[in-house]
Amino acid sequence: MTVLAKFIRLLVSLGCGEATMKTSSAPQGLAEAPDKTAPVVDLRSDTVTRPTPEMRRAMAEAEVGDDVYSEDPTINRLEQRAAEIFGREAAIFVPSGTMGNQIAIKLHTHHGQEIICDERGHIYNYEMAMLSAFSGCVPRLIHGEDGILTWAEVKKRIAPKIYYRAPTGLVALENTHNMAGGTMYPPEVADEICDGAHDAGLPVHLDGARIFNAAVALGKPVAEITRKFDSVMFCLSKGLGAPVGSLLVASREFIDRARACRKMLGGGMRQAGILAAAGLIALEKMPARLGEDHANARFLAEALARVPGIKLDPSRVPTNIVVFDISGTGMTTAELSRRLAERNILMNGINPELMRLVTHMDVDRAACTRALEAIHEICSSR
Ligand code: TLP
Repeated sequence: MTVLAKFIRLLVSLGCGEATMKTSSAPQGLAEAPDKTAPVVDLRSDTVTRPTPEMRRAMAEAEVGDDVYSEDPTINRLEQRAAEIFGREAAIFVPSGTMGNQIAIKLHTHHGQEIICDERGHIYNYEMAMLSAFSGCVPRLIHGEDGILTWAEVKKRIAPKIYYRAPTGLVALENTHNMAGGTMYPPEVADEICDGAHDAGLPVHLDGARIFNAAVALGKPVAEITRKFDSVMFCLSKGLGAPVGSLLVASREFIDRARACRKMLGGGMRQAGILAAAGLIALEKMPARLGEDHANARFLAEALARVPGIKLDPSRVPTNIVVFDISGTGMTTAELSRRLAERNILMNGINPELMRLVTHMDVDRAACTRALEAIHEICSSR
C-alpha cells in the first residue's frame, strides 16, 4: 500500500470519513479498470447542488404572485429576511450572482470610470466583460496575495483627480475569493478598505457569492463582516443549495434603483416565489452545515498535498474551494479532468496547470475519498 493510500486509510479510520476504502484487487503497480458504474462525484463547483426534498416541497407549495408588481409574497419574505440577516434596509432577489454584481456596478458608476478589483476576481474574469459592456468602465487590476486586497494597495490605484485621467468610480472586493482558493478577508482588512475608500469618496461593492462560507469559517455573522460595504451580493445557489437565485442587499434607495435596473436586464420575474421558497430554506437552514464542506475540502487538501507532482498548501484552504498545481505530474488539467471523468469524478482546471475542486452538500466524505483514490491512481500510473 502506498504512502498516500495509507494516509487516506488513516484519516478514514480516525473518523475523518465514514467511507471504507476500496482495497485494490489489482496486482501491485497495475491500475484497476475505472469503475464506470460508481456514482458521479461532482467537484466542479458548488453550483451543481440539487435542491433538497424540503426545498422541493416548499417550491411545490409556495404562495406566489406577480413579482414585477411586487406581489409575490414568498419573494417579499425572502427579500425581507435577507435584509434583516444582513442588517440592511432592503434586498432584491435576482436570477443570478452575475446579475446582482452587474446591477450594483451599474448603479455605483458612470461610463468612463475605473473599477479597482483583484485580477483573479469574478466580476473581471467571468461576467462577460459586462463591467465594460453595460457600465462602460474599465478594471484597474491588483494582484492580491491569495486574492485578498489591502487598503495600501487599493489606495495606490485610486486615480488622481486630474482632468485627463479616467476617475475611479468603485472598489469591488470578493469574499470568499473563488479562484484564489476560497480565501477570506480578515474583517479588519475589509473594514479598512471600506473606510479608506469612503474617505476618498468611493463606494465599495462586495461580491459575496460565498459570504456565508466566510462567516462560518470566521465564526462571525454575515452582518458584521459586511457592515461597511455599500452593497453586497450573495448567492443562494452555491453552497446553500438553492436551485436558482441571488440577492443584492443595500440601502432602500439603492435597492429601489436596482429594481429598475433588474427590469432593464430582463430580470423582472413573475411567479418566481417558487424559486424564493427554496431560497428561504437555503438562507435560514443551510449556512449551519457549511462547516462540513470546509472540513471535506481540508481533508482533500491534506491528502492531495502528499501526491507526487501536486503542489498545494493545505493550511491555505479555509473554506470549500481547493486550488492546486498539477504541473509536476506531467499532465495538463485537461488531461487529468478527462481521466478523472472516465472514473466518474468531475473536476475542472482553471488553466493548464491549476485544478479547482469545490466541496458541497452533494459530496460526502466517502465521495471525497473516492476522488482522492482516483487522483492517486492516475498520478501514480504515469
Ligand atoms: N462562480 C462559478 C463560475 O462562474 C466560475 C463557479 O463555478 O464558481 N461571484 C462569484 C465569486 C462566483 O463564484 C460566481 C459563480 C458568481 C459571482 C456568479 O454567480 P452566477 O453563476 O449565479 O451568475
